[in-house]
Amino acid sequence: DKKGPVNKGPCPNQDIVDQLTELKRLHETKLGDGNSWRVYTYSRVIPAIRAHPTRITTLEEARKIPRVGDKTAMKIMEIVNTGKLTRIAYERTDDVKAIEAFMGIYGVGINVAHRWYAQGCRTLDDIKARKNGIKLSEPQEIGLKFYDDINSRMPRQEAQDIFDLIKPIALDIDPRLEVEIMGSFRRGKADCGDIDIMITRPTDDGRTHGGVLRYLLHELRKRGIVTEDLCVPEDWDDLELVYRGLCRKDSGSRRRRIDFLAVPYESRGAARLYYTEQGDDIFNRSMRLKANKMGYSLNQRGLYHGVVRNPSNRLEKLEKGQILASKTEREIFDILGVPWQEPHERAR
Ligand code: DCP
Ligand code: MG
Ligand code: MN
Repeated sequence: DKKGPVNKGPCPNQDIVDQLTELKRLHETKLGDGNSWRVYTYSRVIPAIRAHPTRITTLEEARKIPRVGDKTAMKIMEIVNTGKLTRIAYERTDDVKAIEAFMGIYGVGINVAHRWYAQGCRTLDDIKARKNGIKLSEPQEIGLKFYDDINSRMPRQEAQDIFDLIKPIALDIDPRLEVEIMGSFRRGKADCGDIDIMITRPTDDGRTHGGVLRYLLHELRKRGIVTEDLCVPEDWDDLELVYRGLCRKDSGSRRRRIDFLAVPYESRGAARLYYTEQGDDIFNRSMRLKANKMGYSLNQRGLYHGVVRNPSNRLEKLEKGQILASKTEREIFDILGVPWQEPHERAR
């Protein structure tokens, strides 16, 4: 079905999908690698359930869905009949709780969290006390210091307010900059985990936004808007940059996560598409899947044809391919034959 809409919106079995996804996440978090086959199984069965067009009502119906075995069918029926999956509470064991807490520290992934647990840490206080000689990177230190701030979402209005402080400062540096909020804000969400600000600039006058971000951040630090750096680019003169840090509305406000994404002007459409996606659900990255099915490749720089990847290392490109579209989101939708979706429609 090359022309059909990509899967969007909640499906008739959304509660089942959500609870099985939570169970998958718990198995991923758990110590030991004995759970990887479970994670794999869930990662295959969940999309099949999402694709099921009608509400599941009977065990037989559940059992007929591809990849749904007896055990998954039982879980599905428990959710259908009781609204709950008792297995979730059962799998939230003490190691999972501790590892989840560690992973709430910015810059701590599953490997570091597991290592700290293996080194005897059990609570955030153990981490604060640097128990058993564990070491924290600079971003992790900041992540620990502002743990609660970073782990709470901000109201949409606060993101708007902070953006309204930043945009005029950017335009003051260069009035031809294009400055726009992406991510969950652009999708219209009522609350945002961070503020994602994309910056670009037309090049028709022979100039670019090269070097602007460094200067902008300098101005924002001076005004106390940007307060801490988490991840700074290596080469500030590049046109494609990612900066991650913390900011706040004023000295009485909580700190909030902020990302700046500088992109070359010619790839602004592809970048807008990429930085608006709901990023936490690989199966919902349907534009990219659609592109792949058509033999194309889509990333934040554009839609490409003829990309050849190394089969043993999918990240390595043997052939760069030719660019088909990148300037506007529309042309990418059009080439892929996907009906236009407004940003707020692009979430599951
Ligand atoms: N993104 C991506 N791949 C990544 C990280 C991000 O495609 N590895 C994209 C998708 C998001 C955008 O970048 O739309 C911003 O990422 P965020 O992590 O800030 O996620 P959201 O803004 O969607 O949600 P939140 O409100 O939690 O910030
Ligand atoms: Mg965001
Ligand atoms: Mn972000």
